[in-house]
Amino acid sequence: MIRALTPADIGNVQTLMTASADKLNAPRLCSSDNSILVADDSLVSRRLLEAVLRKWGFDVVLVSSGTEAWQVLQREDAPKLAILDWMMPGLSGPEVCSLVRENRASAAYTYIILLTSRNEKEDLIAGMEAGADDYLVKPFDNNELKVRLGPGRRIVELQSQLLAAQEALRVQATQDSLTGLWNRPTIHEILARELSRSVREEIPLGIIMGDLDHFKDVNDTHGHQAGDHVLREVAQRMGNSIRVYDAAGRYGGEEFLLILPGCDEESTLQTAERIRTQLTQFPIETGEGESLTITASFGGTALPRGVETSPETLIKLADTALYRAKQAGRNRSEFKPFNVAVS
Ligand code: GH3
Ligand code: MG
Ligand code: MG
Repeated sequence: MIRALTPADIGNVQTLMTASADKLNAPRLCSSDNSILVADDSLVSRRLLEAVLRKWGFDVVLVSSGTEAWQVLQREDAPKLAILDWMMPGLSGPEVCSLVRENRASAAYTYIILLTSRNEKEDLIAGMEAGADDYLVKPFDNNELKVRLGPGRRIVELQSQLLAAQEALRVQATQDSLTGLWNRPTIHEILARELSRSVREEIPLGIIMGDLDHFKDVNDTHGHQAGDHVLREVAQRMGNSIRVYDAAGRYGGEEFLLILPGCDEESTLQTAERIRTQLTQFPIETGEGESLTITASFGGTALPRGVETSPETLIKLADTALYRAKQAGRNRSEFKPFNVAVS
């Protein structure tokens, strides 16, 4: 069964996409920070650079034109260091520089060294203005190239550390740390976004509030850690029971909110029952050698197509349905129809 994307999956999907792109397209790129792009139309120059760069431990990607260099540099796993010849067929080195600097699609920094056999000052100024970080005049000394690559490596490394830290913060800000589901502010944001999309595209939108039954007893009987274990497993099973374009969030302690774009009354209720069955049918390991069976109550509502409302109204309706499920004896799903007259 297809399950919904969790924030953690997004990274995996990106890795998979990168891996499959690698297989399909030549030249093969290395995603390690050791990779370097060399673009030069002279075969001799390419081979010389390749030999010396490999000796210094780089994974070298070789191309013979500016156009190919630009193609490679747009890829997600593009080398972050590039040595570009000035004069090349297609795009020139400085033209590739300008394109890289104008490209807002990638947050990573590409450190570019231009190679030139010219040494007139104006040309160099133009190259640096196009966005190059450094330049070397051909024929160059290998040691000079080596020391000039040092700052490039440091900048690329610092930049990737910065991006990793940003990504960690983003995950922390959107994900619930215990279950890996979206946290409350994020699932709220998703609801608001899906609501406007449903109105715009005239499709229904189902939402479900779920709450574990007598969960306090689970903690009291098995301990808080076992309770945490159960919450993680519940989140996992919920994720496995919904479609990729649905979203699941932890709304409160043992309370969950599910957003189901395109689902009408019938399919929302069916989904609630499917999740309830998944949670209650099989015992859950507590992580301490024990297993226990839980039950949960669900309340759903669905916005009919072409109707406008607020996220708060939908949540209130689902909450009312959940309250009814609790009142009626728990371990069940209730549905509160959307009353168009009071929307
Ligand atoms: P009801 O069927 O009416 O929902 O009963 P309940 O016991 O599930 O509801 P109540 O709101 O009284 O208690 C919720 C419990 O959920 C109490 C709280 O300790 C537990 N809980 C909330 N967040 C966490 C958590 O992060 N970890 C653990 N282990 N327990 C949690
Ligand atoms: Mg509860
Ligand atoms: Mg509760």
